[in-house]
Formats: sequence, C-alpha cells, structure tokens
Amino acid sequence: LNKIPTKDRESFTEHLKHSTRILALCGAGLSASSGLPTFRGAGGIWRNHEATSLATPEAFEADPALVWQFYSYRRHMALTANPNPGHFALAELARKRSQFVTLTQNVDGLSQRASHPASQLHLLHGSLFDVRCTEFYCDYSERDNFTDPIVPALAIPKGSSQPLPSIADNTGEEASKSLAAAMQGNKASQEGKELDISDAGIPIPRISPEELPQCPKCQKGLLRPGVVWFGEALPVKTMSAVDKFVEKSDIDLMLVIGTSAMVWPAARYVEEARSRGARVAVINMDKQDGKRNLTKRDWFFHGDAGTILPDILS
Ligand code: BJW
Repeated sequence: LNKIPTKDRESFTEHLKHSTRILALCGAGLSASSGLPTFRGAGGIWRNHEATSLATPEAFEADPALVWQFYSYRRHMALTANPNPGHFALAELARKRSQFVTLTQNVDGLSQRASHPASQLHLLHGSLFDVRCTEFYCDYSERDNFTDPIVPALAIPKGSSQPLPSIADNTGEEASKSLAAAMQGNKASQEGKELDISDAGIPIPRISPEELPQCPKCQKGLLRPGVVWFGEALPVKTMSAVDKFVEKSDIDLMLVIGTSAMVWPAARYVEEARSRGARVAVINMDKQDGKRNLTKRDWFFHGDAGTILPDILS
C-alpha cells in the first residue's frame, strides 16, 4: 500500500536490533485484515448501534438478548477468521525476544491462534471465549468456551426462502429495506449461506431471556461475555503483571499497532513507556489516528498492520 521511506526503515531496524525491553499495544486494526471490524469509524456500526454502545453493562442490563446477539455474532466471526501475518510477526518476535510483551485490547483470540507465547501476551479487555455469571453472589466462570453458537437460540439464521414481498406492497424506506433483506435472504438460502445479521435490514429472531446462556452453577443468573465493558475494571492479575514489567526498568521500544489509543487505561501505556525512555513506533491505516501525539523521535508507519509488521519486524 504505502512504501516505507528507506530512512525510516533503516533507523527503525537499527533501533529494534539494539532494543531489549519492548512493549506492543495492539487494537482492532491488527485484526482488520483478518476480516474483523474495528470499533470506531465506518466498521463500528452493528445493526444501527455503535459497537461501543453495546459494550457496556447498561446495554446488557437493558437488552441482554441484543448484546448476546452482538457477541455471538462476533464469536462466530472470530472463530471463522484466521490470524494474519501481523499476528504471526508479533508471535515470532515474542519467541525471539524474551523481554518483549504484547498488550492486546483485542478479544478475538487471533494472537493466541498465531501461537503468541501466552506468558508474553496480556489480554487487557478479556476474551470473547470467556463467560461468567452475572449474579453478584455467584463466582461461576468458564475459559475457552468455543461452542458456536453458545446456545441454539443464538445461531445465525440461514436465508429463508420466503416469497419476496410484491413490489406493490413496498413503498417507503422501511419497505425497500425489507425487500432488500428478503432478497438477501433468498440469495443466501439458494447458496446455503448465513445471513449477515450485522445489517439492520436483515431480520433476526426475538430471543427470550430463558433461551440465553444460563449459569450451570447457581441456575439463576444469565451468563455474560468475559470481556471488559466501559466503566469496568481491567483484570487485576493482568494489570499487575503488566505494571510489574513496565515498572521494572527502562523500555527501549513501544509499538502502537492498529489502535485509536483512546480507551483508558490501555492508552496510558504509550505515555508510560515514553516516560521510561521508549521510542515509539505507530502502525496505523489512518494518518490522523496514527499521528496523534507523535514526537520527533517516533516512527509512523502508514498502512495495514498485517502487511507492515512482517516487513518491519523480520
Ligand atoms: C488499522 C487497520 C489496519 C484499521 N492496519 N491499522 C476520560 C479519561 C480517562 C478515562 C476515561 C475518561 N472517560 C471515560 C473513561 C474510562 C473509559 C474510557 O477510556 N473511555 C474513553 C472512550 C474516553 N475506560 C473504561 O471505562 C475502562 N475501565 C475503567 O476505566 O475502569 C475504571 C474502574 C476502576 C476500578 C473499578 C471500576 C472501574 C474500560 C474500557 C473497556 C473498553 N472495552 C471495549 C470493549 C471490549 C469488549 C469487546 O470487544 O466488545 O474495548 S470498547 C473498545 O475500545 C474495545 C477495544 O478494545 C477498545 C479500543 O479500541 P481500538 O482497538 O483502539 O479500536 P478502534 O476502532 O478505536 O481503532 C482501530 C484503529 O485501527 C484505528 O485507529 C484505525 O485507523 C486502525 N486501523 N484498520 C492498521 N488494517
């Protein structure tokens, strides 16, 4: 896409060669070329909802079925996606450099599937494949639940072969949406495909609370995805392991990969590393996001993380 200027590549390669303590902060842009949508910008809308507005305890309380549909869809997307060369390049760097640590805000499991050493990978925002009970007195939690769909009611509907509504019945915006949905449904059905339920024009079934994932321990609470929503604390053990690494000694290099770096406390690690002497390299598809807070000592590599990382880290 964008050719890296030779002098930037040379100075980065030289610095990487002499770096010992390296930190990477990853965001949704790392998984973009694996086909997974980001949170902000055009890809961040799910059925007319801002993805970030569904990632809250309040949204789950108000409409657990909607939030579970969103997460069930994302579990399915993540399970059917593959890690890209960016995930593999980070995993390889971790194997080569014992003092390299990746902090990922991503919950999609792609770094793990690229065999990133687990002891050098910290999941700041949890995982789509962890679940836990929502009852405050119940401590039930499960890791690596890859059942897809997690309950039958959350299966992504296949195209139905209902007859198309007649043109005469279709006037106005709603009607043309339902026609488009029915046409997509019919096409999907002919091809045996799942419907794209991220499109608000595609009808999805109403789900009652009893059909959502239930806690097998207390048999009272609903299960929820084991991710960190806005207003919730990040996992304590993860944070203390990260802080231990960061506070131990100076940091040589900080890689900021495919993130808008707007969400706290994850974003604060960039400044923290800088204050410990790190030079910062930002890899981002968007100039505005990537160049925010850059200093003269930093590098900005403009383009797809899946292409740039294997190039600059090899
Ligand atoms: C590419 C690319 C390609 C595209 N190649 N690049 C003011 C100051 C400080 C803090 C706050 C504040 N006001 C509110 C807060 C707190 C809040 C916060 O930070 N809000 C901000 C929005 C202001 N933070 C919290 O609430 C956190 N908790 C907390 O603070 O707790 C306090 C507490 C303490 C003790 C007890 C109780 C509470 C929790 C934050 C949790 C965030 N959760 C989510 C959802 C996770 C689950 C899920 O996945 O559904 O995490 S929100 C969402 O944002 C998700 C992401 O991990 C996170 C970051 O997004 P990311 O990854 O950067 O994605 P995008 O879309 O923003 O950016 C993608 C980038 O990639 C773009 O730049 C593209 O250009 C680029 N890109 N394609 C390279 N191919």
